[in-house]
Amino acid sequence: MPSRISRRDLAKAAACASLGLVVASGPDAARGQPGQKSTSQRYTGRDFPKGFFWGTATAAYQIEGAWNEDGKGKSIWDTYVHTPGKIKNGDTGDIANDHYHRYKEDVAMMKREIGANAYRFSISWPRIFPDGTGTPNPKGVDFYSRLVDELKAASIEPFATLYHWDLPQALQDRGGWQSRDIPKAFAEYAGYIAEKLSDRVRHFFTINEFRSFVEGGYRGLETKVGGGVVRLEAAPGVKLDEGALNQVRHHAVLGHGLAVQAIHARGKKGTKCGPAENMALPVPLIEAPEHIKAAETAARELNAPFLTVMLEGRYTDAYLSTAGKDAPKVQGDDLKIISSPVDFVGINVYRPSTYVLASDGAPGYRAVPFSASHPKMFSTWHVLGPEALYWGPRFVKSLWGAKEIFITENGCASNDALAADGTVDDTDRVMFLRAYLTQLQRATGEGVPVKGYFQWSSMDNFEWVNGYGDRFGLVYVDFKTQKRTPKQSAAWFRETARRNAVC
Ligand code: PNW
Repeated sequence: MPSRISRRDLAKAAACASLGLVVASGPDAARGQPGQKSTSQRYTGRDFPKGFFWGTATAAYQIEGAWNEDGKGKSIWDTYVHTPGKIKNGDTGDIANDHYHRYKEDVAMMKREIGANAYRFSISWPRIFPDGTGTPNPKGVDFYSRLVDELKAASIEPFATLYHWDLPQALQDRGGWQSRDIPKAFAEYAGYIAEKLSDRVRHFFTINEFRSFVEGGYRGLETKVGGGVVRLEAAPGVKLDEGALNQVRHHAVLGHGLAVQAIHARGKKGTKCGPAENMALPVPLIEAPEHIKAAETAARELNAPFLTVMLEGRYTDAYLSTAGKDAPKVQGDDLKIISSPVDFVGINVYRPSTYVLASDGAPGYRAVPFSASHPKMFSTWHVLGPEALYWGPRFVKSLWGAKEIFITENGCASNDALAADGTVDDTDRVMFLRAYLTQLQRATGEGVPVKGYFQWSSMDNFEWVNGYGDRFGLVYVDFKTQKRTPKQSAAWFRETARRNAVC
């Protein structure tokens, strides 16, 4: 018997459908739910803007291997991993994923198994300039040129990062980022790459995670998690006092600014660039206007030496007064160079740095620590907080008016096990990605201009001081045989990218 639908039901359905809600009512809808009067609700507003980039990200040192081939110079990571006791289990990136020799297979995998239409990779500076400056190594450039061709042939848009932490050792020997010469050398290298690749690469990221490589490499990065603090170190493993550290921070953003100018000057017309920063990301514990405002204020202050100075061209008053005599020594046009206009802002988002509530006294916000039982992912530092992927882009827009935003990294490590039948049931990673992307969709749905998302990472790789223990890939890698096996999350990602909607 056909069910009767009243006019009122039809009007209600039409109104809800326009809100992205489908409400069913009447006897058919109630079937299967005896005793319940009506209604099932289906949310359909999960889609992303047209033309959205769905990609994965990697970094040269973490996947390439071939550490001493084809004229490549040594990087600070080559030195660091060969120093006993620095890396878990004595692992090194000497071979890593052997991507240098297997890039064709890896690009095919990104297309076929992951369904990506974009890829963020990094360029190894010492492959291009073995001594940091001077004569470029043609074989180094040739590798990235071939990689880019392979990506273009697979309809995968290449996004290149110029500095993902592998400083040429020759430049470390000249003082590393403590020296003002390094920002200049970086700009020279960035301009050279723009000249060589911008006929095919339209987007460049200058520096990956200023905060991580500066704090990790020059003091040790402390991260608060429920019930404690986790310490992470990175190459070159130097320990500086506050004044010297502020100077390294200053040189890093100066290098970024000089590189932005060099890329715009020497790249083909329309070449775009911007930073890829893991911003400190305070999240309002309660989404009410006063707490949102407090979190936004905190975001500006907690990023003072990095994103804030790059996007505002000044250090905040609070940063300068806290630093006092340890404030960075700023010369001539430094601040103008540091804030050279960027075309987009990239942010790596893994976790909230803290939850925040409003507070009457200065500085206008109060950090709420993670509870001891706050849920965590596999990595020691990785507290769960999907809302970070909503508030991150939203604050980048509201604080600095970014016209384009990219999520340059997001993902998690899992304790992945390859079953005998060849499956990797990484349910935690699928849960993580779905929860975070739902929050990103909330942002794009409100008009925050996020243009693309890069999951970290295409495949398991060398996770810095944690060696091969923390697996972040959508594809499992057996590091003895180099066999790649897609995980369940690869299929999930492919379906999400295909639909252009969280699934
Ligand atoms: C990033 N934290 O590092 C890097 O860009 C990647 O090279 C790395 O493999 C990836 O994330 C996963 O770790 C981070 O403590 C290191 O919050 C530490 C943190 C976040 C990101």
